Amino acid sequence: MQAPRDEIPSPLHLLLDPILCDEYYRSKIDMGQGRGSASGSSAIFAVAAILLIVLNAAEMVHATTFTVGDKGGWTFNVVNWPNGKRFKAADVLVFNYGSSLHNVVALDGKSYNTCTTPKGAKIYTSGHDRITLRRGKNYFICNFPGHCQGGMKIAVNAA
Ligand SMILES: [Cu+2]
Repeated sequence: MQAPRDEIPSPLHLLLDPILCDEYYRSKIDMGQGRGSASGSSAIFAVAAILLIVLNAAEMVHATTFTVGDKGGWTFNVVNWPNGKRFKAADVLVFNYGSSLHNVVALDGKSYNTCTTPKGAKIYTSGHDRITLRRGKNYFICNFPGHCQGGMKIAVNAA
């Protein structure tokens, strides 16, 4: 499958066909500074722009899903579970727990530190909650009496 030399392939075509792409730019280099170099460089910019879009899409697809507490799930003494992990915005935390035993409250840092539930805090109760991280600090506690004090709390910093 060889494209005729005088036909300029579309940037998308070049992106999808590395051999064609290589062949195309080789022919441009052979032409040197002469005719065709302007359209060649604009094609390179078009390919670069498309690559950026594709890589951005790949970045979104690569959001990571974390199970809080791993196999133990969302329970007491899970407070150190985030240590050593790298989180980023749009990553998802999965909280697995018995819905009659625990819950998940998303709150601010001060409320987190004092284990108090602020008015209007978002409370999750399904037992299998998927929460998407926002950039910056994300705080969660269980607000059943004594549970937060028992280390049922996590602070996650999302880059
Ligand atoms: Cu609890």
